[in-house]
Amino acid sequence: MNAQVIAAVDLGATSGRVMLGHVGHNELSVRPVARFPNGPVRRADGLHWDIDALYSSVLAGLAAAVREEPQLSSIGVDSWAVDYALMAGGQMVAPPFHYRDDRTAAGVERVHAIADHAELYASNGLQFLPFNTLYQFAAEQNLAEVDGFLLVPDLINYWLTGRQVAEQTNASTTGLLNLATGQWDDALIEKLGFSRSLFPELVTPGTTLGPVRDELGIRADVVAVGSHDTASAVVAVPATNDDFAYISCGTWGLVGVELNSPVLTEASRAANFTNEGGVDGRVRYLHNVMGLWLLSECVRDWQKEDASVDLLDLLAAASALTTTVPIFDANDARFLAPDGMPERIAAWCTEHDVPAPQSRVEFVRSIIESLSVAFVDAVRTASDLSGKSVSVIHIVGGGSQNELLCQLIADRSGMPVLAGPVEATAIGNVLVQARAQGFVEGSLESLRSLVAAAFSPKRYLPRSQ
Ligand code: LFR
Repeated sequence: MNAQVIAAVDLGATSGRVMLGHVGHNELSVRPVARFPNGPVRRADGLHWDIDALYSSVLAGLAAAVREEPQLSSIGVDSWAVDYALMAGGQMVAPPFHYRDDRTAAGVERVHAIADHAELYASNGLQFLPFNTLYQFAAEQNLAEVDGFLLVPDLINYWLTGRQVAEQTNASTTGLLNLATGQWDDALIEKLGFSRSLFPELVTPGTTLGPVRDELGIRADVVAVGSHDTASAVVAVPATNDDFAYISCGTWGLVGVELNSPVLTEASRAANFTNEGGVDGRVRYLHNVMGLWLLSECVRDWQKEDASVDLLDLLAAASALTTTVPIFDANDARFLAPDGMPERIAAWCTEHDVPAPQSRVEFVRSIIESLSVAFVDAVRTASDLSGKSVSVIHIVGGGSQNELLCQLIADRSGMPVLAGPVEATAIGNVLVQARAQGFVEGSLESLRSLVAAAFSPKRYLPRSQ
């Protein structure tokens, strides 16, 4: 049988891409057909995503994919979590806010006045993140005037097919899905004063939503994948046995283990570990660490002063640095918002009586060191709190290309670090579609062995300290 051709639309916080995947007998590959920038846009009412521009880029990317591969069989869409558009009468009436918009602070207060985090954790299992959808809903001005909401990948799927649904893995990040039932949490929704009729039908990854609307001129089915990007990335961790931890490292570092059932202990809540929904009903037990955001925000700032600042040059110099740099707490909530990142890192150091980095290279080294510390801490905590033993750490996504980061994680953890694939999210997206269409079969473990065979990870062994 010839390889099947599948398109993955993968929308990240700094860029989006349309990838073409080939899946066949002994074959699994992905290649980019379109890449386009993404980022926050400031409007009068706050920080948003430019969803119209994103959708145009997705359509252009899919058109390019079909030109290259007219036999495209299906399309799947994933993106970051929690953000949504408000809908009325089938129209988008309020475009998505960016989760880094600070209006959510008021939402947190409103929600916690009704149900504190301990109560929420018992039903939704989510770590506290101020931007989880339920807090955004509580900060909404317009909720009374709308008849629905769609998370970002569900919105793109709706525009492609005309079907409004909520895919389960991403719905699990709203805070309004009940962990025990896997359904919308009617009691919590009512308690928080939201209308139950806003909530779309839930579908599991692998559900075929239907063909792309005729007028778009793209002949393919749309399949719901693990539409939370992290869920797709975890599918494509090339693990060959069970005792692994993963770090899905891009803008965020999502660090944890995969489980069959959630951990809802007070210790888990206090450590701010989340139980997000994975593909095939698995639990993504993990913690959000700030991730490469710290680096990209610093570089963005420095480039305003000097357009020639280049991340790769800085990374090379940071690897060669022999002076000591400060380790700061990469989990500190002050690093969430955009702008002024070097100053905020310096302020953290001053407050904690450690000398702040003095040069850009020192900042870069300090960030990578601090991320590696936070990642290794999170791996240990995930293992301790869940009782799952871990003997190897897989790092996937953009961060897997950062050699200094990978080596420092190996050194600090004393475990081998297996790095790659960089495009894990798109690969996981493609594999869930391929399985839904019967081109591959089996459990997540079988899918992962396909990934391991096709994308051999780079191995970093701990150096003695
Ligand atoms: C990563 C990610 C994280 C989620 C954050 C905000 O891209 O999806 O998993 O916590 O973005 O949505």
